[in-house]
Order: sequence, then C-alpha cells, then structure tokens
Amino acid sequence: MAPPPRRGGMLASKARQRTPGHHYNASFLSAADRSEILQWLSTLKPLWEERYSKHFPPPPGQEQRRLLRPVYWLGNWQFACLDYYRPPKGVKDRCVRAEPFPPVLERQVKKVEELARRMFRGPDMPTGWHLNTCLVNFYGNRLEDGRWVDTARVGEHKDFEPGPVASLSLGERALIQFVTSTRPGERDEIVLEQWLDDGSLQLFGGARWKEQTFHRVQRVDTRAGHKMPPELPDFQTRRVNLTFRYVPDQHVTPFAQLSAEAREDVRPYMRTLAQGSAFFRAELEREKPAP
Ligand SMILES: O=C(O)CCC(=O)C(=O)O
Repeated sequence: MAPPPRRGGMLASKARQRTPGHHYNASFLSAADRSEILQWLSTLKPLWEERYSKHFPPPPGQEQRRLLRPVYWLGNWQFACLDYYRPPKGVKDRCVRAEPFPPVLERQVKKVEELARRMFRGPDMPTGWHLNTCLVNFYGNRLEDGRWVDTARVGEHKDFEPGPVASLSLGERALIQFVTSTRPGERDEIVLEQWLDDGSLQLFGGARWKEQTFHRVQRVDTRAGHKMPPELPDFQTRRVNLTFRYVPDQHVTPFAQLSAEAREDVRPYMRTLAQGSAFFRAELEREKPAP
C-alpha cells in the first residue's frame, strides 16, 4: 500500500489515483450520462426524515432531530428511524423495498460492478455481491427559521453494507476524508483524503477502507456556483452524491411485510413518497387486506 499522506499533507490530486482498495476516477461520467442523471434528479421528490420515531425513540439525553439533508433511496430505503442496515444483528425491518434504478444508473452500475470484480477478491467480495441499493444525498443550504444554513457535510461513519461501495458525485467538489477511529481527547488521523469532482467515481472496499477507517465529508466547495436539481422550497442543492451499496436480497422487505411497529413508524414517509411515485403508491396498496 502507498504510504499514507501526512496529516495536513498534499491532497491526492491526480485525475486517476490508485491506492489498494481505493479507486478514484475524476472523469467517470460521460457528458451525456451526466445530463441524463440531472434530468432524472429533476423528477425526484427527496424526503426529509426524522432520526427517531414512536418505536425508536431518542436515547436518554438526546432529542428528536431532522436529518441535515433530504435524501432519496433506490432499491431499498433505509429509513433513519429504522436505524439503517447494521449487520450482523440489525438486518430485520431495516431495508424497505424501493424503486429500481433508472436505466442511466443501471448502466453505470454495470461498469462499476465489472471494475469492482477486478479489484476485489476473496473476503473483500462477498458471495452474491451486486449493487442493489443507492442513497442519493443532497448537499447544500437548508432553510431554518427564515435563514439559509450550510449543512453540506457528513460526520465520521462506516457503511455497513458488505463489500465494495461506489459513489458518483455531481456538482460542487467535496473533500472526503478517511480517518482512523475517534477516541475522546485524541485527534483523528487522516489516512486518505480526496476531492470528489463533478462526474467522478470513487470505489472503495476491503478491511482498510470499510472496517479499519471511518469516512466523512469534511466540506463541499461553493466556488463553481453549481445549482443542482430538483428545485426545493427549503433546500438549495450544490452537490449530489449517489452511493451504491449491496444489501443481501433476503434483507430487503416489502413495506407490507414489515412488522406492525415498523409499518407504523414509516407509513407517513411512505405516504409522502407515494405523492410523487406510483411505485410507493402500489407498495402502500399491498398493505390493505384483500376484500
Ligand atoms: O457524499 C459523499 O461523497 C459520501 C457520502 C457517504 O459517506 C455516505 O453516503 O455514506
């Protein structure tokens, strides 16, 4: 493995960079595919989610809060109030069947899967792995009590879905950092940092990037002046990131087959989604008992 950059050292800046287990391609998307993705994004109605719910209340000392940004999921929706997908224990009632990928994303996924199968083997490439889940993250400013507040960041976390994770970036570039585990009173060590450009692909996998390090979006530029679709009344988007992951198919549950508690917690979200999506309308219909 290449020696890790020193803290605060030079940013990886090459258009194509290869670090074992981490791949970056600054110009992955063609202009035609990029504009098809923007067209599709303009049709979306992203959802504002609350972190907690009736059956998953805030832990002691914490309060209900809205997520920093609206999101959209494809393949399956990991509602925050169902506490996301956290194998090996947190797999039941976590991933609710959602819309399939549009054709332009299917095409990207095919290319990325081929690349990933060349890059990762053995324990780094789980049996059955395929990219069936996509989180669309909108980064920008949200309207809070009449003021626009920049919420374009993500704190340290791991993606718990097994196997490689791929992400496509659109709009303003963002600085992603991979850091070693946080301990109170100690500064995180930055193991790798990378600017994610408009039209780029990042692909990472293996123990180094999935298990031993956390990643975070430290900041999102403002300099190019990107304004990204869709237009929303309470959010100005300057960057969109699509993260593709793998959830074993047996852990993806149709809404109608969730536990009664989980259905109660996410039904209002399903109803909101159904206002803009025939898919979610049909999923809600399936809950009704046959006459
Ligand atoms: O926006 C990005 O580039 C990263 C997003 C991310 O870390 C995630 O979706 O888990």
